[in-house]
Amino acid sequence: MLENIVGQFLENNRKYVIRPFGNGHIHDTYRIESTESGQSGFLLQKINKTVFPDPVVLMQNIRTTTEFLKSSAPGTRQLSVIPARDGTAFFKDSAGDYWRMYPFFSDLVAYDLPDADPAVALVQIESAGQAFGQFATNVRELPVDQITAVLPDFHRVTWRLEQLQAAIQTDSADRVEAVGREISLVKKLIPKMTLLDAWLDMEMIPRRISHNDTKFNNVLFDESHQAKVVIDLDTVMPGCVHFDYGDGLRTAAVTAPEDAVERVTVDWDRYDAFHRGYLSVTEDWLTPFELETLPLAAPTLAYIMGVRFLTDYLCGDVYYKINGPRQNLRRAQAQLKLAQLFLLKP
Ligand code: GN1
Ligand code: MG
Repeated sequence: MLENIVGQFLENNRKYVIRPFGNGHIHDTYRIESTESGQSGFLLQKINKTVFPDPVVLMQNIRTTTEFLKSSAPGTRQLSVIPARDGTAFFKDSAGDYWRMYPFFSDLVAYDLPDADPAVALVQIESAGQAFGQFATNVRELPVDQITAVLPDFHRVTWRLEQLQAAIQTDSADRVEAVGREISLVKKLIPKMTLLDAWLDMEMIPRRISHNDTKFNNVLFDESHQAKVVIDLDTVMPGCVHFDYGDGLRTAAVTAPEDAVERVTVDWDRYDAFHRGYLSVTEDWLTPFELETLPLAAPTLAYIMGVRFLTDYLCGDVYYKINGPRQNLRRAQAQLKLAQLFLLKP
């Protein structure tokens, strides 16, 4: 079955080794290697249609972005789409599932967390900040109306709160009673955590194309710990710089995985390293108000993730892949803890 899908993209007369790959929460991902040496590898993904109901528009966005990056950042390595043999950016199988292929960068690596050696970690984090800042710089001239909002209101706090409220009301998994503490914490933080929405509504913060999933593991590193390629362009949409700067900090300026509620804490040296990297390429063109309000980005993004994980927990774990029955709850607790810690920025 998977061999047939691969054959829609690559030459049929070769043999490939196909293995599940990566830690994404959304799609099914496989690494494809040719059995002949010296051949480049590929990444095959089955697009999650629950999350992305319109894969055609999703792939249009990705193609528009990758084509734009080729022209705005010539000579740099960028993600590209491997088209199916009929030239489309995806293959639709007989079950109605959509598949896509990317090159596999076999000389580069993604990490869920920065390196265990603190000095190496700082190098990686600053470089990741710079790579995400460079991404923002590279798509700056991409007109906002050329990209469709495939997941509308993705980082709109008030919308995420409405989703949570709906999940509380329905209580489909009968879990509301057990999460009273988390719900009160979410409510307590609302005034500060809805400021970004308000500034966007008032157009005090400019709408810009953003990546919207700048997790630390969405940038690939070379052997000398330099960030080389930003990956996972699924959520490239009109947004603002705070979303990317904030999500980068949420996942890079920390010391433990996304769900490690007991252990997770903010490391301010890491925070500063990411900030330095991001600002080194964006400071020239960010507005004074954007610069002034950046400190609210990390708490807001951690808060959004806390609200989203809590919502999914209450809905019975229907959105994110989980490795155990309470993982979404632990993720929610860890992210709400981070939101509070980020608000204490010295
Ligand atoms: C999902 O692609 P992946 O697994 O990195 C999610 C992001 C969340 C992230 C949390 C389309 O991203 O928004 O920040 O999980 N992507 C989507 O780890 O919902
Ligand atoms: Mg993703």
